[in-house]
Amino acid sequence: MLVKKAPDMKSSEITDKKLYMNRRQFIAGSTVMVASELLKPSLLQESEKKARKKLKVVKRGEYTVPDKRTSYEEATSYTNFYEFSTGKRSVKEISQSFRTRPWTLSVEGAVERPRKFDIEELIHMFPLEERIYRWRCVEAWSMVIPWIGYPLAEFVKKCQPTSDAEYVEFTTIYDPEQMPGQKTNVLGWPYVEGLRMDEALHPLTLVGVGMYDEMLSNQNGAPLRLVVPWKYGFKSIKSIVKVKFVKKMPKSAWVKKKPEEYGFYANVNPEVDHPRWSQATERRIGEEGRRKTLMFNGYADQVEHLYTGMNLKKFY
Ligand SMILES: Nc1nc2c(c(=O)[nH]1)N[C@H]1C(S)=C(S)[C@@H](COP(=O)(O)O)O[C@H]1N2
Ligand SMILES: [Mo]
Repeated sequence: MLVKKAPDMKSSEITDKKLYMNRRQFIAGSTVMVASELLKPSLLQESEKKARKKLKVVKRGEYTVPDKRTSYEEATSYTNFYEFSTGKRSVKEISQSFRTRPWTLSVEGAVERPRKFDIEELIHMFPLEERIYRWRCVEAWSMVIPWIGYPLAEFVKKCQPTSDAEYVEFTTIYDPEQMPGQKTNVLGWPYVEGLRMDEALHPLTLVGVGMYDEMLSNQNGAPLRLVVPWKYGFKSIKSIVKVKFVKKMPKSAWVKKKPEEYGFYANVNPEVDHPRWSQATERRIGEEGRRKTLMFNGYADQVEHLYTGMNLKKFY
């Protein structure tokens, strides 16, 4: 059959745009193509819609900042989650089929009584608040995200830590069959992070269960993650299955991997450069140009007292 081509039409307009893009990616031989072939854009939209569940928030948290929010689309498409991929724009597709039920969180270590919690109980354990937080990655980009959760302090109290508990260690699920990144050695698995007890008890620190009126998406750390707004993003560990109260400072995955680049404290600090780039400015996703990075990501009034007397250049 002969298809007549209108003289002023470009070939890219005739070819369905998605097909055209896929073909381009195929030609480029990129690994992104593999994921997009497994889950075609139309399918992705459907599974995404099904997965998106509204969350009822009871209050607007007092720590909310007035900054313009990052769009839902960007905050759920540009994500760091190495268990799925090191490509920030690949994580979303690759994580769509990740199973977040059944899910149990175990509480271990220096507590009166080790125990396990089911995720449904955890999500509604305390009144859910929405808090709009500034969010800063160590890679010098930032966002403003309306998180939904409750203070970690409430949960810590419920766990009844003993006097031996000086730090809290968090561990992400280990499941290489579901998380292809765990078959690589970009990091030692499972992902581990930690907070000093006073940081864990600080009212800014949240147990995150949702964002933008919805349950957390897989790519943002479903079903349960940490949200610590004055620290670089890597401290806010995703998809947590274990909370352990310990006496000694936990060895976090990033500190183990590259101690000269990533410290335990990881407080946002414009004066301490990352060895490979400056931390003085940041690119706010969705904005033109760069803006100055603020000490403790703008939360100095709330948190600087936690670090009085500490040399923050040494304890980065
Ligand atoms: N388990 C796990 N948690 C993680 C990461 C990760 O790779 N694995 N990436 C961290 C980094 S570097 C950042 S910046 C934030 C990103 O959170 P977001 O993608 O929801 O914005 O998650 C953090 N939590
Ligand atoms: Mo990050």
